[in-house]
Amino acid sequence: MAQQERAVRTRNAILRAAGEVFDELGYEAATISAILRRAKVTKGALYFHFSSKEELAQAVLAQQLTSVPGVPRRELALQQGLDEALVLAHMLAAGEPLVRGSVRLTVEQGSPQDGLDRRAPMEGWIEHNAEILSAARANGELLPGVDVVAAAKMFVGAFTGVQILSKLMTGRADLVERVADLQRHLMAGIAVPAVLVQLDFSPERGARVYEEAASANREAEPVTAD
Ligand code: XVR
Repeated sequence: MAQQERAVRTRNAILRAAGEVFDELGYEAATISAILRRAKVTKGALYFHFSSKEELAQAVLAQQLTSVPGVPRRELALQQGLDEALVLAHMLAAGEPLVRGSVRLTVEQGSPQDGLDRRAPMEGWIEHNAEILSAARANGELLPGVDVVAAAKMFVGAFTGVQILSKLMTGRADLVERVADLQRHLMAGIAVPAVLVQLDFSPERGARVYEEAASANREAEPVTAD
């Protein structure tokens, strides 16, 4: 295996382990040595890639959006946004470590001195939602008077809210269902009736679209065998 490829794998293994430890312990209680034990790499390898716990956390936060596989393009932009919400909910419920760790880092307010930039992933989601909603507007999917940027922020804030509620109440067992229900209510406020009746809010889409997206992404970026 090429040296560069090995370095990428080591970095990914460290990030994944960091995601697990941040998810289980939170930022404050997490330690580099716990991450080392989990990643099964040497101290030297870890410090080659990340010089501190803060740098590790920032890297976990930075890949929050890209750790969700791209959902195949849909005819309706709003169905694509809805599918992304179901996929993200499925990944959180199923225990995908990077997404879980990253989301815990984002929503835990932490101490004001911890220096983590929790806004970066949120800004990424807002921008991404605004792009989807702009496409929806161009397709005539949106009711007149919908403010695309305000709606983009509403989707992020509302997802975050039900995500926290579901984690507290059921350990995320009902997260996909809560998100499907949330989307049904939010879409009713922004979609024209002819589009609204076509949207498929079934919670089962979460796991199904995740598998579809993950396999499409694997084909797009084949990983060379060892
Ligand atoms: O914006 C998002 C989607 O378009 C669905 C509405 C998801 C925003 C997720 C924000 C993240 C941070 C905390 O989730 C949290 O619970 C994909």
